[in-house]
Amino acid sequence: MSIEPGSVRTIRGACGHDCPDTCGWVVEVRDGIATRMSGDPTHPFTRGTLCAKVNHYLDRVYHPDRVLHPLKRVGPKGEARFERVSWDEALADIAARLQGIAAESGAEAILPYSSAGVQGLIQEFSLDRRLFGSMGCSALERAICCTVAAAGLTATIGTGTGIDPEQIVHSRYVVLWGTNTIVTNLHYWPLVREAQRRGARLVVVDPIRTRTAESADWHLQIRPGTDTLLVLAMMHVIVRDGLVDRDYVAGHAVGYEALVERVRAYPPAGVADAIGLPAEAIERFAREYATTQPSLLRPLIGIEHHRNGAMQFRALACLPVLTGAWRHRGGGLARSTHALHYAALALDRVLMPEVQRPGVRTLNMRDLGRDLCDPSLDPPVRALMVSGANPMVSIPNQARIREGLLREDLFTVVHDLFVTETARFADYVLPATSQIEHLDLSPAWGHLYLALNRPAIAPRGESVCNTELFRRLAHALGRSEPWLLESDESMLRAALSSGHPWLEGITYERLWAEGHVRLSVPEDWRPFASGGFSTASGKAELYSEPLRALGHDPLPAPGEIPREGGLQLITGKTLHFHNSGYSHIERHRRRTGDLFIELHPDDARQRGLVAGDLVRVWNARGALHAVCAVSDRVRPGVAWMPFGGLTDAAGTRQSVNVLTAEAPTDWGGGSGLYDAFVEVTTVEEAVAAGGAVQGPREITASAPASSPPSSGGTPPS
Ligand SMILES: Nc1nc2c(c(=O)[nH]1)N[C@H]1C(S)=C(S)[C@@H](COP(=O)(O)OP(=O)(O)OC[C@H]3O[C@@H](n4cnc5c(=O)[nH]c(N)nc54)[C@H](O)[C@@H]3O)O[C@H]1N2
Ligand SMILES: Nc1nc2c(c(=O)[nH]1)N[C@H]1C(S)=C(S)[C@@H](COP(=O)(O)OP(=O)(O)OC[C@H]3O[C@@H](n4cnc5c(=O)[nH]c(N)nc54)[C@H](O)[C@@H]3O)O[C@H]1N2
Ligand SMILES: [Mo]
Repeated sequence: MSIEPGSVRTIRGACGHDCPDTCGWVVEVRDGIATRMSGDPTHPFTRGTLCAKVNHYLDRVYHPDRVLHPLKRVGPKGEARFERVSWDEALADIAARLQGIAAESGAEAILPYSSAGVQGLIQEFSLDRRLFGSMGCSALERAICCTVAAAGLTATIGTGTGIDPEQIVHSRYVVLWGTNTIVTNLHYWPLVREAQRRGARLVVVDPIRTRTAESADWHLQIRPGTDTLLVLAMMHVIVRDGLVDRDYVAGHAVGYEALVERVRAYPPAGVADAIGLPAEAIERFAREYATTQPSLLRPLIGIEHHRNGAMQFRALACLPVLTGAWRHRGGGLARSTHALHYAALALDRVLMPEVQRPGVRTLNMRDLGRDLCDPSLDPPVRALMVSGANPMVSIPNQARIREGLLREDLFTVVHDLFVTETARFADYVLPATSQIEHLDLSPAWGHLYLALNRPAIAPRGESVCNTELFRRLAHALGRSEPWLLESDESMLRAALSSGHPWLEGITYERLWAEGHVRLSVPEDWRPFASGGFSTASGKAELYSEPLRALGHDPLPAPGEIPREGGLQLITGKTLHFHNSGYSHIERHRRRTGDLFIELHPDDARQRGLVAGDLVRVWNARGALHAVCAVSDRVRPGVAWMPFGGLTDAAGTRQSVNVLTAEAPTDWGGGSGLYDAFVEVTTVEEAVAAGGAVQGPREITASAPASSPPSSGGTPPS
């Protein structure tokens, strides 16, 4: 903390959003009020800039809609009618209800549901796991993001991570594979550009022509869900043309002969139509990729939200093994770095697995709607404790979640900064702090800088951070074990005390003073340059015996590529929203515009639709109204809609997840929510109030080729 003349304090912190960048920031505080927030210029990865959302973070902190006191429901569920109550009253009632439910039905009838609404070492998970785990509540499988990617990669290389992403500048062939870097991982973009400046060729593999794809040297606009087919065809070429690094494979991989046999059946010409690319493009891509070293694959999560998602990652991980790309600085694959931070930190000291009651059931967040509505679930879910999550927007099959949340016999508590779509159904809404109001350690999933987020201002109103909520709840439940009441600083110091070499020289004091420190991973760290894979065989598993034992194909295989009637609906992240967040803030809503669906001109023509039409998007699970955009950013047969709490033309906040299904992935516990199919038809009434409709704006930082008029369109006949 530095004291400046005029008693202005500046305090370093780190963004807590679920995002690879984990930006360093500096908050200026005058008389206890945060007056300015800017990017921390000393942060080596985020270099003094924030993003389109966090540039306005203080508007969020001081937003008039913030929940500042505990609220108790006084109207029907879903109507968001609440009255203010005291913390004591709220906690006493919540504790009594939980104890009653546990006594009658067992603690498994309580489902704590949290996600990465705040991402950080103790606010995301710590005392909640200790408290609910020691009570024997149902456990939650948090598999809506990243777990499928990690499970898929692990099958081949024994880990879900790869090289230090910053090493990209040494690459000469970069493939952004199913990730929209400019929108979702903004601070990585300058490094991608730096690699290009140094001579790298930049390829994007994505069914949508995103702004990232537009900025690449080459965009391969494949059919969704066909990535494994593409990888098989690439490996066919690499093997056929003698481009395999035979030494690397002989020394560090198992199953090469079986893989060769498998890829023989996938010549580019045979699968080009299914992938939706010309055979020549696949041939060229394979040869360029294999012969330009160092080559780097960069996937995030786009390809995991398909039913065959884990296999797509498993297949992808075979490529740098075949070509020996891991040998080279800047070569291989770069994905989430969370595992590297967590490997260094004393995670068990935070989670305390020893206090968790063993043998409790695990429910998957993907199946929330099904589980809330399942009368045969024993015991049924009778209490839902939500924090840092907004499942009414983010989880598939919204109709069922809504039906579940409406159950009169379900007791729901939501801890959040706002009355979210989920909180509208709650019996109690408890006020949460923003990231500048609490302490946390911030491991990043996009780089190796570990940050300390220091509180800059006092909690607003009566809001409390997640750890404080669970200390209070433990106390209200009559629990007094010291590990349920541990302080934030104590947990952070313990986490840093692992003795792991990557934490050498990284102390709480140093983080307090400097804000962020890079893990002590060697500069030129090549984790698999000479093998050392932590698989069962100790080698990269081109053939996987463990997968076979689990009933999966032991070799890369295309898996289930869905083909239903209608258009395949891909949904994605937007520039001005963070998942469901920021959607209730006018500025961000305005910039994002009304809910829209983007169709290819051929698909629009077939349906008699033009840009600006108000359309009904529907399938067996539900329906939405949206504005029609027409653009060749999408392939024929594919439609795109923005994910988040967008409003439709009638002003109702909607989530595209009314259209998506749970659709379990092959393994990894995730959801194939990008495998939804929809039909699109005109809405006869069209836009009653001309001028009400705002078409797509800076959603993906890319204006569709033909935008609908911003002041209403001609009503379709
Ligand atoms: N501005 C902003 N930034 C964010 C977020 C946000 O909401 N807003 N959310 C954050 C979160 S939680 C995450 S997980 C990350 C996600 O970051 P990304 O992985 O970059 O995000 P997605 O938009 O889910 O998917 C990336 C791309 O995958 C493509 N894709 C879909 N299906 C396929 C397929 O079958 N094959 C291929 N090759 N590509 C496919 C999509 O068209 C999309 O362009 O972003 C984080 N950053
Ligand atoms: N159709 C479709 N669905 C998707 C995706 C998609 O691309 N398309 N993406 C998926 C992905 S990758 C993800 S990660 C999930 C995200 O889904 P969720 O994890 O549910 O994320 P959010 O919707 O951002 O909800 C997080 C909530 O946490 C709150 N919050 C923020 N800070 C704090 C805090 O300190 N304490 C507490 N208690 N609350 C806090 C925020 O206000 C917000 O309401 O959505 C998934 N769903
Ligand atoms: Mo995510």
